[in-house]
This record gives sequence, structure tokens and C-alpha cells, in this order.
Amino acid sequence: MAMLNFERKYRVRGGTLIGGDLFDFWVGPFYVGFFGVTTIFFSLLGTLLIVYGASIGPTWSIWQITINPPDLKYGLGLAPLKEGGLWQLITICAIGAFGSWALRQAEISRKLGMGYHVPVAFSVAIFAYVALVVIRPVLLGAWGHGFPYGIFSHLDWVSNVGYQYLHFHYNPAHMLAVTFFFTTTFALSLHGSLVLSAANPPGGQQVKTAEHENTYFRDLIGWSIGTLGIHRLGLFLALSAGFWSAVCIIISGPFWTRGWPEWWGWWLNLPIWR
Ligand code: 07D
Ligand code: 07D
Ligand code: U10
Repeated sequence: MAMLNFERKYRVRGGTLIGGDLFDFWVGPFYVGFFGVTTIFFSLLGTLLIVYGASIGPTWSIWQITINPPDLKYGLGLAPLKEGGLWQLITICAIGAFGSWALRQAEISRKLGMGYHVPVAFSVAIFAYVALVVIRPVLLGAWGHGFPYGIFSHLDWVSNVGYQYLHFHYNPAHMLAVTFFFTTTFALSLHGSLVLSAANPPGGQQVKTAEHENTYFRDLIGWSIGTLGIHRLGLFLALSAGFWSAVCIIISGPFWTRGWPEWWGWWLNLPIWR
């Protein structure tokens, strides 16, 4: 079915989560909806606040612009606009925009009668972000523990916080997260290459189907996870990567204050070595 016919068939009113028919329409290719409007509102306001922050800062270099969180002395209170208050407002806008985006994804899923897998997946990314700028700062008692909004400044933050715990690679949840990230790219490369090898052969050759795909992996490693299974696995791997990332940063500080290499002392202290 051509895309234009397809869209006419599926672009029907109703199924919204909120607001009934209000905003239940499309602009060009985009579905608007109540949460499209809130997305636009929060992202525009947040971007304008970043531009304002940049205008009172020392640089217009896109690499160096940074909106810093408040000093630790402000604790969990509100800070003056130019001393971290902007960061606090931008954080509210970011959470508003990401949350609206997830709800807009949910509304589109509902309208089409599809599962909620996409909004659930995006929510894990939002969870990782909220872990960094809300959950961990609240547990540590100051908004100043959030990361600065700037391209290079946020890299400095990651490095500094990493070395605060001596050697972040020894954080067991970071190990799990890194392993899941690596496995996700491995799985996608296997899946992408397998599908292309079967479904997109050179001109003149026959297109192969799932039978070939299954047989390929049964020949190679004795088992095929199947065409639906690989997508379940991919989603599981990717969401686990985000989930363990959130865990690894939440436990750094609130639940473990020393260097991460020291955490492994439990192994040396096992009674079996005595
Ligand atoms: C490809 C989808 C498209 C998204 C893109 C990002 C902005 C920011 C804002 C100037 C995969 C759009 C960028 C809107 C402009 C201002 C104020 C997604 C794709 C193209 N980081 N990070 C980047 C963000 C954190 C880390 C790049 C965001 C944590 C490291 C980009 C967040 C930690 C490296 C970026 C966030 C961390 C990067 C490419 C939020 C741990 C790099 C991102 C909201 C997670 C890499 C110079 C990308 C780089 C990089 C954006 C959070 C670590 C600027 C929006 C605090 C180590 N990060 N990041 O492709 O080149 O993502 O940095 O949480 O090496 Mg980061
Ligand atoms: C937070 C992004 C959320 C994004 C959202 C959407 C827009 C819209 C619009 C394009 C979570 C934003 C959308 C803005 C854009 C348009 C139109 C994703 C988020 C909601 N590390 N480390 C991680 C590795 C080291 C350290 C995670 C590897 C060192 C700290 C991941 C290595 C030290 C933190 C990871 C390595 C160190 C991390 C990041 C290797 C530094 C964190 C992924 C090979 C000296 C962070 C929750 C992530 C974390 C994190 C990987 C090295 C420190 C597992 C592979 C040893 C302090 N590291 N790391 O979380 O867990 O994505 O954050 O050396 O805080 Mg690490
Ligand atoms: C997958 C797949 C699969 C496919 C696929 C895909 C996964 C089964 C079938 C999809 C994959 C791809 C296409 C591959 C490429 C993707 C990536 C590499 C991922 C990263 C993506 C990007 C970098 C692109 C990011 C682009 C974005 C987010 C689009 C940006 C769009 C907007 C900013 C507009 C969003 C629209 C909204 C919010 C609603 C509609 C609004 C408008 C049109 C604007 C007009 C506004 C209004 C009407 C509201 C008025 C506003 C108000 C009142 C607020 C005013 C406020 C003020 C402050 C003024 O598995 O195989 O194939 O394809």
C-alpha cells in the first residue's frame, strides 16, 4: 500500500489519552495531540532558557556553552536564576518535554491499536536521565550533584565523578551496563547483517525468507532464537543497558562512598580464604 493511502486508512480521530478531539489532528507528517503541544511548549521554553543562559555566559561557542547546576550550598532549595536557577528551570522543561514525548508515543500506539513497547522503552532512557538529575541529587541532598548542560562540560562531569570513585570501571553495575551496551550493538550487527543477507540479495537472485535465517544460525551455532525472538532479545538488552546505567550512578554516592575498587573487598573477605 502506498504511504498516502496507508495514512488515510490509519489517520482517524479518537483514542486520545486526554483532551478528546482537541488537538486530535496532523500537521504535515506529524501527529499533534495534547502532548505534542506540551512537547513543543516545554522544548521551546527549555531551548530559549538555554539560549538566555548562553547570552549571559562568557561564550557563544556551541562546544563551550554550559548551563551549570547550583552550588552545593543551595542544597535542595531554589537557586537564583544566574546561579543555577536556570539549570533548575531547564531540568523541569526537559522532564516535561521527555515525559510529553513518551505520552505522545503512547497516544499514537493507542490510536493504532499497537502495544506500548516504544513508550515503555523510551521511559527507560528518561529514567536514566532522571536518575542523574533528580534521584541521585535528592539522595545526596543537593541539586549541585546534577550534570551541567553543555557539550564538553557534561563530559568533564562524567570524568570527574568517575575519578571521585577512583576507578569507575570497578563499579559492578557499570560493568553490567557496559556489557549490555556492547551486547546490544553485537546483537544488532548480527540481526542487520542476517536480514540483509537474506532479504536483499544482489540483482537477479531470489529473496530468502525466515527459513533461511533460522537455518543459518542452526548451522552455525546449533540454535536459532527466531524472527520475533531476536527483537525481544534486542529490546531486553537495550533496556537492561539503560537500567543498569541508572543503577550504577544512583549507587555511586548514596550507597557507596569509597573507591569502587574497594567494594570488591567482599571477595577477599569471604570465609573460604581463611
Ligand atoms: C544518535 C539520537 C540523536 C540525539 C543527539 C543528541 C543535544 C544537546 C545541547 C548545546 C545517541 C542531541 C544533543 C540536544 C545539545 C546543548 C546545551 C542518540 C542519538 C544527536 N548527553 N555523552 C553526547 C546528551 C549524558 C557522554 C553527544 C543528552 C550523561 C559521553 C550529545 C543527554 C552521561 C559522550 C550528547 C546526555 C553522558 C556523550 C552524542 C541527556 C552518561 C560522548 C549523543 C539529556 C549518559 C558524546 C561531546 C548521542 C560526545 C556524547 C547528548 C547525558 C556521557 C551532545 C541530550 C550525563 C561520554 N552526549 N551524557 O549520539 O561526542 O546519543 O560528546 O541526558 O562522547 Mg552525553
Ligand atoms: C542519560 C540519555 C537520556 C536521554 C534522553 C533523551 C533530547 C532531544 C532532540 C535530536 C543513559 C534526550 C533527548 C535532548 C534531542 C533532537 C531533535 C542515557 C541517558 C531522555 N563508561 N560512566 C555510563 C562506559 C568510564 C561514568 C553509562 C564505557 C570511566 C559516570 C554507560 C566506558 C569513567 C557515568 C557507560 C566507560 C566513567 C558513567 C552511560 C569505557 C570516567 C554515568 C550510558 C569503554 C573517567 C553514566 C546513568 C547511559 C550513567 C555512565 C559506559 C568509562 C564514569 C554504561 C563503555 C572509567 C560518572 N558509562 N565511565 O547511562 O550510568 O545512558 O548514567 O571506558 O553517570 Mg562510564
Ligand atoms: C524503526 C524500525 C522500523 C522502521 C523505522 C524505524 C526503529 C520496523 C518500518 C525508525 C528509525 C529510523 C527512521 C532511523 C533513523 C533514526 C535514528 C537514527 C534515531 C534518532 C532520530 C533523530 C536524530 C531524529 C530526531 C527528530 C525528531 C525528534 C523530530 C523533530 C520534530 C519536531 C521538533 C516536531 C515534533 C512534533 C510535535 C511535538 C507535534 C506536532 C507539532 C508541530 C508540527 C508544530 C506545530 C505546533 C503546534 C500545532 C502546537 C502549537 C504549539 C504551542 C501552543 C506551544 C507554543 C509555545 C511557546 C513557548 C511559543 O524498527 O522497522 O521502518 O522506520
